[in-house]
Order: sequence, then C-alpha cells, then structure tokens
Amino acid sequence: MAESRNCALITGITGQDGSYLAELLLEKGYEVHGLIRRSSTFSTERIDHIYADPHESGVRLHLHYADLTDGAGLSRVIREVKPTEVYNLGAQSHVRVSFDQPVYTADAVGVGALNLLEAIRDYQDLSGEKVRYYQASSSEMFGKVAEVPQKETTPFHPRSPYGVAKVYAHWITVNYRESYDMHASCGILFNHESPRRGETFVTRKITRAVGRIKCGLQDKLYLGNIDALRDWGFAGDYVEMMWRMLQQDTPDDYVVATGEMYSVRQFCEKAFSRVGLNYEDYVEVDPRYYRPAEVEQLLGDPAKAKKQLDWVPQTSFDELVNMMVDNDLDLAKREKTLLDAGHNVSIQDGVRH
Ligand code: NDP
Ligand code: GDR
Repeated sequence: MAESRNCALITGITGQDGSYLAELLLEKGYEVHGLIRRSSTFSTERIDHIYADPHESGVRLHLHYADLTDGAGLSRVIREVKPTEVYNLGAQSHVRVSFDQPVYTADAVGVGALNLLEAIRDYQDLSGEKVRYYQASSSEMFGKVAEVPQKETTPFHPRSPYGVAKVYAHWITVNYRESYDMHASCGILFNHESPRRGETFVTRKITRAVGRIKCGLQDKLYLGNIDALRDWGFAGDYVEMMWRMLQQDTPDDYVVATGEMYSVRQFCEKAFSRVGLNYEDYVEVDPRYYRPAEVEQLLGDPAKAKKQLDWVPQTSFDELVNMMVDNDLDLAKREKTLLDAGHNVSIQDGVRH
C-alpha cells in the first residue's frame, strides 16, 4: 500500500466514475473526501447511498465545496484534508458541449489539473508529506488516430476543445512527475459506461430511449453519427485500475481499454433487441448531433495495463449493454407508473441502481 494512513481526495466525486471510485475506496477502508460544486440544485444523486450524516460516528465520506477553476480553494482543501492520494476526475466531460464552451472546458479540464498539481506541490513542500496523484486522461487525446490500436506511445491528435484540454492536462502531469519527482500517473481511459452514465452520452441516451420506447413514453430516438466506432468498457471495472496505478512504486501512464470496438449502430442493434425491438424502426439521424470535427474510431491496446497492473476487464460488451438496458427499462416502468397515477414526475437518472 502507498501509505499506512489511506486518505483519498476525489474531484468529480458526483460523476459516474467518482461515485464508483468512492465506493471502491470505502470498501478498501479509506477515508474518502470529495469535492462538490455549489449549484442551485444538488447533484449528489450518485453518492447519496454512501453518504452519511457527518454527526454520526465512524463516518468516512466527507464532502467539500470547491471548483477546479479556483486554485486557492483547492489549496485550502488539500491543506485541510492532508490526502495521501488525489484522483482528479472532475471535468466538463462532454465532447460535443466542449465546442459550445471551449474556454470554460480548457479552464476546468486543462488549467484545473494544473491548479490541483500546484496545490499538491505546495502542500508537499510545506508539510514534507508525499501525495500520489491520478490524472483522468482520455482516449479522446488520440482523436484522428495515428495507428490502430492505440497504445501509450501513440501520438496524440485531439479533435475537440475537450481533447485538446485533456492533452494539456496529461502533459502537465507528466511534466510535474519529471520536474518535481511527483508520484503522478495518467490513466488513458477509453469510453466506459454504466447505468450511472450521464444521459447525454450516446450509450445512456440509447438505453434510456429503449426503456421509454418499450413503455410507450417515447416514439423516436434521434442520434448523430451512428457509424462512429468506440471501445466501450464498464466504469465499475475501470475505477479499480485508477487505484492500482497509485499502488505502484513507480508512477507511469497506462491505456485502459477492452481491445474490442463496436459502432454506435451496433450498440443500438443490441440494445433494442434486448427488449424485442428493431432499432431501424425507431432511430433517426439528426445532423444537429454531428460534431464540427469527429473522432471516427477508437480502439485501445491494454497490454501494458494487463501485464504491469495484472488486469483484465471483467464485463463484456453484451453484458454492459444488457445491464444498462435492464436498468433503464426498470426506470421507464417506474416513470410510467407515476405518470399513469397522475404525477407529473420525470425520473431524471437511474443512478441509485
Ligand atoms: P462525469 O461527467 O460523469 O463527471 C464529471 C464530474 O466532474 C462531476 O462530478 C462534475 O460535478 C465534476 N466537475 C465538472 N466541472 C467541474 C469543475 N469546474 N470543478 C470541479 N468539478 C467539476 O464524468 P465521468 O465520471 O464519466 O468521467 C470522469 C473523468 O474521466 C472526467 O475527467 C472525464 O473527462 C474522464 N474520462 C471519462 C471517460 C468515460 O468514458 N467516462 C473516458 C476517459 C476519460 P457536477 O456533478 O457538479 O457537474
Ligand atoms: P465521447 O462519448 O464523445 O466518445 O466521449 P459520447 O457518448 O458523447 O459519443 C460517442 C460517439 O457517439 C456519437 N454519437 C453521439 N454522441 C452523443 N453524445 N449523442 C448523440 O446523439 C450521438 N449520436 C452519435 C458521437 O459523435 C461519438 O462519436 C466520452 C466522454 O465520456 C469523454 O469525457 C471521454 O473522455 C471519452 O468518452 C473517452
């Protein structure tokens, strides 16, 4: 283990990965601290099931208000929490949205990582303590792919403001490792999904629609480029890799992927057929979902992670699709029950499942 006291700070704890990682670290006996952002509505649905009243004894999950764009706030939290491990998962993580909000995306994703690294560096210098750092790098950095499959040494050619910001965050992490001898690692993770995936990412958009169409709550599903190819894994499997990277004596960068690639069309085919429907009867292409520059295909080579971190993905593509469809069918059934009973309630997310 990295340290005898295991205390993790997670940015992005309210997101898909942050919630799975918090569960994993609590199971491993860690004290877990998460950053949350102030907004007019609370966004802690994904972690409500593991959050306990801080007045109770033995509570090991703690939340702090902070934002990656606010370096002073990050420094304050790091000094307070004194983490042994920091997982930087916070991001404006939607690729299409990054074309609409490029400057904010660069701030939160790119400069945000730098703010956090600086806060850790200052804390290490002042306290003499060592902190291990995980950076959530992305397959989007490969963009217009230079080789197939992509591995740690494949050159980057990002195709969106998000991808460009992630390249900056990746290289500044490598730079801090080389310049200041920091224990900083980057996980270059390919797409990973789950029933907790945000509803505007394509897999969840599809499985939500499948459930709602099956229950008669929706007629059509409008998508963009359905010939895009992705290497999709299960988020619950991938957070284990983040943790394993920080348990290595030497920090390094790793591709995490399944090594299998499917199209959005194939995802639709499988998801609709799970409930006995033909996707061709419901899916329509709407160019509004096209991106100014598209990443046509991504396929990862996880050989290094398999060898050095002793890892194989546990969940197959079929299992992933079925898990998400089953969850969203259940959600749509509950939504229909409420609507039939006259409640004007829309269940926003199936994250408690
Ligand atoms: P989500 O979009 O589900 O979660 C993003 C999290 O970041 C949320 O908790 C969000 O908070 C938080 N956040 C957003 N902006 C800020 C900010 N300015 N300051 C602090 N926190 C912020 O993402 P995922 O869980 O899917 O992904 C986790 C990380 O991994 C991200 O960095 C993503 O870019 C990266 N990644 C994801 C992959 C995937 O396939 N899922 C693949 C490769 C990399 P709030 O709830 O308040 O919005
Ligand atoms: P991606 O995921 O851009 O790979 O980024 P997303 O699910 O948004 O898109 C995957 C592919 O599907 C195509 N697509 C659509 N996408 C969305 N969102 N909505 C649609 O209607 C639609 N129709 C077709 C896209 O064009 C794309 O080719 C995700 C995020 O989690 C990033 O944060 C992460 O870094 C990468 O995965 C790896």
